[in-house]
Amino acid sequence: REKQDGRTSKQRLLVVANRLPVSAVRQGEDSWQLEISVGGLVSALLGVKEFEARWIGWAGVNVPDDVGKRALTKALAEKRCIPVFLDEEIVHQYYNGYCNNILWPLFHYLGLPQEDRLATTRSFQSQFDAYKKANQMFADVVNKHYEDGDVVWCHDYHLMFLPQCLKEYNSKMKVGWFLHTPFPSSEIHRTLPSRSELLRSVLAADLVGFHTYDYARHFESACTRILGLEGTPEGVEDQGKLTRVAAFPIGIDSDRFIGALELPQVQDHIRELKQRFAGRKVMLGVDRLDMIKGIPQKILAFEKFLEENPNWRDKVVLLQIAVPTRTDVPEYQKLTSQVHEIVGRINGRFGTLTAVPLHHLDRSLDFYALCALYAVTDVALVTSLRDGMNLVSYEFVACQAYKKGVLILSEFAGAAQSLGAGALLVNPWNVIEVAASIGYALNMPANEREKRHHHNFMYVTTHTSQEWAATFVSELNDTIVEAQLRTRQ
Ligand code: ADQ
Repeated sequence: REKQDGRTSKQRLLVVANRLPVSAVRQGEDSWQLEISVGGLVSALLGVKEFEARWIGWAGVNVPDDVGKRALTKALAEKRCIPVFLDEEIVHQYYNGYCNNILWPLFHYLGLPQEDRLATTRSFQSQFDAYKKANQMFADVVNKHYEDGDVVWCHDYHLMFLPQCLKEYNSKMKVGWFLHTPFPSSEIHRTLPSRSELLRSVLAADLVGFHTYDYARHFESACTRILGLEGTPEGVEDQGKLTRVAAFPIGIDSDRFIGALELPQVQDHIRELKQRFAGRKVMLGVDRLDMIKGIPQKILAFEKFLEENPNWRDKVVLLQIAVPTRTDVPEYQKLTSQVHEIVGRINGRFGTLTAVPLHHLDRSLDFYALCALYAVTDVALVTSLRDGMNLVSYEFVACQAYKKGVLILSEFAGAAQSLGAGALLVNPWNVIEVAASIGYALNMPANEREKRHHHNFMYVTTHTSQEWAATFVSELNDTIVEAQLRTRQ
């Protein structure tokens, strides 16, 4: 691309996700305070050096008035962010409803709660309509800002309808779509009333990516069985048009975690934690408080371990940090009280006047405190019932260069496919098996810990988020758009 002054500008990458990577707080009628959240995708995009990234998404706040909208748009522009404004009703039906109450549980193989089944069946159509409407609103904003030569990268289950909307606007637009959750077996996907429409829309993209080969295979099977299309090793073919389907396993910005361990504020935290838990082995769980993370199963397994190993009761502590999410959803409120009840019981049974075996915090930790916790941990417990990848397991490994602790990892997390040889893989539903793995991990000889850690550390530091984003975007850029193919023929 040549600018008027003769300098070459970078190709633009439009990253479209439900949420922008900012939190926006209104300060006055026309002023906003913005804070960029540095995690995940933001750092991943640092790897896409040959592109200039812009974000398009919802800012997570309801802005009913035009003055507020204009001011927020202007403030976001400085952060290279472009807002999609969604009103409360759309958010309720599209985000809380179709995305989080229907697609999220379905893609994680979790049925709806009994009392919700009938209600969801009744409200399904209106929620799906809102989903399509919201996706169309995202498409309108993308289309307004799109310039020839841009590459558009759509993210996640919130935006499955987006590729089709975009191609209807402009068949030459280069569109990629990546799913951060698992894609379930086609037998699960086919129960969804809107199964075909969603598949067809995703297939409108030029490149479709998943964390693992299994999810890609499930998607292809769904296209074959539900739409009657042909799956090939490259992707899915429909009347001569190939949509490339492939696995792009995400990673983390490992240097950021490794580098943080040297910072004085992290070192201070580490010293405090070591003092606080001196003489005890530290076990750690870090999760969003979501049913997919298997938190009740994890602490039940810990209870079983304490029950069967009285000699460990005052020598081990489990720190479970669970950041609340979707707190207005009754099912999540129920999960919180269920977890609190089990935690209370375990501490009642096995605590002493001076110490309890389980610390459960309903909160998030800042980056430095999190790194320090990862660093002092002897055994990390990731017991997701299903998880697209699970970045906590990677972050733990990155922070363990000194301790070489053990990772107990659910076989139902995507990460099991990359860290399987170094971690102890478990079925989180099998409390007896997880309890036995806790015992094995706590007693593991140093040479075995080192060998396992080395394997995981090599993987995490060579398969980074930057590499993931760069690979996806470069492959997307290399796909030949259907419209171009037609012109060439
Ligand atoms: P999540 O379900 O959010 O992501 P995960 O991959 O573990 O799950 O990422 C969570 C992130 O939030 C991590 O960076 C972690 O450090 C942070 N976090 C979690 N609990 C925290 C706490 N209590 N305090 C501070 N930070 C906390 C979705 C999919 C995953 C997939 C990712 C990326 O569900 O399967 O790996 O997207 O694609």
